[in-house]
Amino acid sequence: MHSRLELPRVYPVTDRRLSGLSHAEQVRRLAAAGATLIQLREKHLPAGEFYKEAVKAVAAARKAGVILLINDRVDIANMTGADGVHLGQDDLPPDAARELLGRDAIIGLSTHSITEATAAAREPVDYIAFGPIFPTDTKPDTEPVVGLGQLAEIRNALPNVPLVAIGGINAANIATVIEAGADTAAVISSAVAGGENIAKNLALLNTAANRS
Ligand code: 3NM
Repeated sequence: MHSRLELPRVYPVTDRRLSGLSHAEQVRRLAAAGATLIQLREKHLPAGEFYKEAVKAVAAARKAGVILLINDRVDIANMTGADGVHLGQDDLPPDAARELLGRDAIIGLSTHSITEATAAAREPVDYIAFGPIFPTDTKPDTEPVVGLGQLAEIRNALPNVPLVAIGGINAANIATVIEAGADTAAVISSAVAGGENIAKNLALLNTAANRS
């Protein structure tokens, strides 16, 4: 584990298709709705267009004073001056990402089992993401659902790890995720689907998360 990042309870992740908005516009709307930590997730654009979108999104994040991490692509995080990267198990390993991005970069790592989460805690990362907690339609190739029980087990095994839960989290179940031990819920569809509703979605998520 690298450093301690102050994690907000709600961590929105952008999606162009679900929102119908550019990443930069999602960043602006999410920041205006109170998000402080946002991830740019792009699974469809070629690298050149991804890069151009990321440049605009980083500028929007800077202007709004929010932290922006780039999903998967350490090179794009590096070239755009984003605050860091969110890595999957098949991306560059955290120590290589750390070497490229430097000690101040924020690095998160996705995990899908207790074994992966335990191994992740020994890596130079700032948080561990664990999921999918609930079924989700957003990620087609997702690993099997891990559920609240395994989330609680990880919290017990790794009491001090900054822990982000992901997968199928919405305003109706976010409190259960926080109660099971997550510091934060990463959310895609319940935050950005139907871009016009971002402000309302975030308000609902924040209210529900902070009630727990
Ligand atoms: N990663 P939604 S689940 C991007 O388990 C992603 O690592 C997952 O989208 C994992 O909030 C997931 O719309 C999809 O369910 C999250």
